[in-house]
Amino acid sequence: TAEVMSHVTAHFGKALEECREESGLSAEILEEFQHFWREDFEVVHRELGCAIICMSNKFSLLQDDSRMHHVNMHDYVKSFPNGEILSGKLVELIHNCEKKFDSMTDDCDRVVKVAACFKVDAKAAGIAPEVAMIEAVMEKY
Ligand code: BOM
Repeated sequence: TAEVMSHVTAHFGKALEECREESGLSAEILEEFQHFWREDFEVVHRELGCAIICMSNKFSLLQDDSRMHHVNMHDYVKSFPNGEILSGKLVELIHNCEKKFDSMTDDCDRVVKVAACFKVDAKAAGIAPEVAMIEAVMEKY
């Protein structure tokens, strides 16, 4: 659900500052990670893909090939309040998006495409959070 996704985003987003330098993601492109879900934020920059890889690695959410680690992602999402009602769906949506871009060899370019696909599909599935929902839970993490 969108409520659970707001918790996951708030927690995941805390890793952005640690990843800014190495990813080259400027504040002009994305100031705060929760803006990822804004209607008018376009998920297109290669640096965002690099940042998502770096952030995911902080929580061991990727395999060595920079694809999702299914078990670790499932367990990560499950660790949030009511996480078990989102974990299966989130893993399914991300994996479906990974399959669409599997032929892309540049990891950062591929991951930003996967993230853009995930944003569209999560909205369609009704599990995308509003930015205000994320801001309401930011202080918990
Ligand atoms: O193949 C690469 C897998 C990368 C998975 C991450 C895609 C989604 C990242 C952007 C949105 C994040 C929102 C919440 C945290 C989900 C882990």
